[in-house]
Amino acid sequence: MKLARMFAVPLVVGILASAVVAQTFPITDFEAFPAPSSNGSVMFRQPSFSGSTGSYIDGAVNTAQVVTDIAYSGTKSLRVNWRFLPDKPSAWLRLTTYNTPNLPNPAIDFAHALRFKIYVASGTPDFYITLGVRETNTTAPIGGNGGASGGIEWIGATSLDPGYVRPVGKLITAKNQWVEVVFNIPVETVNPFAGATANGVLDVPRGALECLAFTPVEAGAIGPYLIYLDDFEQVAVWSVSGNVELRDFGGDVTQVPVTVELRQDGNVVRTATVSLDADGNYTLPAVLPGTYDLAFKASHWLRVVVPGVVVANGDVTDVNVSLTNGDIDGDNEITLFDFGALVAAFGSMPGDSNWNADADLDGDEEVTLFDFGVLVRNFGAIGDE
Ligand SMILES: [Ca+2]
Ligand SMILES: [Ca+2]
Ligand SMILES: [Ca+2]
Ligand SMILES: [Ca+2]
Repeated sequence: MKLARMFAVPLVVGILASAVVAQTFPITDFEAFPAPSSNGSVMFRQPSFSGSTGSYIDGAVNTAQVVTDIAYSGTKSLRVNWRFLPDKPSAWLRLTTYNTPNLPNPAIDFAHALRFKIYVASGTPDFYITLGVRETNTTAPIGGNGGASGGIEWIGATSLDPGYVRPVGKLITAKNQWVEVVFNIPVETVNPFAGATANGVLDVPRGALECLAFTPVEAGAIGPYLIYLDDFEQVAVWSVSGNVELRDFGGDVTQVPVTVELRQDGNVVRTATVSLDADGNYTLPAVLPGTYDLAFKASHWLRVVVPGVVVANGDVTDVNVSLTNGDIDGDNEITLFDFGALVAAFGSMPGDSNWNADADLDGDEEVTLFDFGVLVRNFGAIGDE
């Protein structure tokens, strides 16, 4: 039944869990705790607890409790309710797990993704959510007490809101429905927050889920904010590797970046740039379990889409493609426009005023009849959509 419900959750943030069997590591579904729990006693402290943001919180609306109001799994979830004080344009909330009586500082493995479900009640202002992790280098199992010493890094922040320390992470706008939030820790951006080891790099393999940061989209939007959280877990991610043949090319393939789009149901859920080794081999790290169409495109080669790549419970190898050369203007077709671009660059070498590296189809650092031959041979070809 759970899988059927997960299909009904719209894709808002990250990648929706699909039918493939994934390796997961539960942290909590909140079912084991009494409801209502006392304020700030399960996993997260009450909103005003953190010294970073406590001065922004209106003490009259300030709770984090396990409740039975609504749940994604079972009958219980964690209800978090807060309001910012007026005239605090830099307000944000650091909802911390710091030494909470139950489920304190949950240990997480930075090699896995972290995901959970969130339900935002209507009337709550839109916000960004960012994951804060503490570099404790714990040996506790996932969900155990991961410790409370070490620096804190932001995971998944696209910026740090100039002028303030608050992070701007994943945009949450859906109301009155459960949505999934995924932090694919190995490939998310990392930004420093606090402590000596906060340097924008995860320096240790494991640590603690220290906090979730909530930053209003509209500065000074006081709320109230009413959200429910459920089903915190980690999920193993896997690499996809294979070979990209760049046809009709004698140059240095290690200098040709290849763009890989991961698509699900026609939507691009992740775009990565991979580099090739001298033999054309690539590795795409940390792919969430799911079924993907993988689209490969390099500068003057046509796109190739490999449909139905299943990532489930292990690394995927031998996703191999062979790309057709001749798309000088990069529009994924080999046409008269490419011919025109080749003519314009004909006879040129690097440094010449009419040099165009993308017209040097064979990669010998000259635009010659050999390049013309490649174009003629592939003329009229069209890449995959
Ligand atoms: Ca639950
Ligand atoms: Ca660090
Ligand atoms: Ca073209
Ligand atoms: Ca050439």
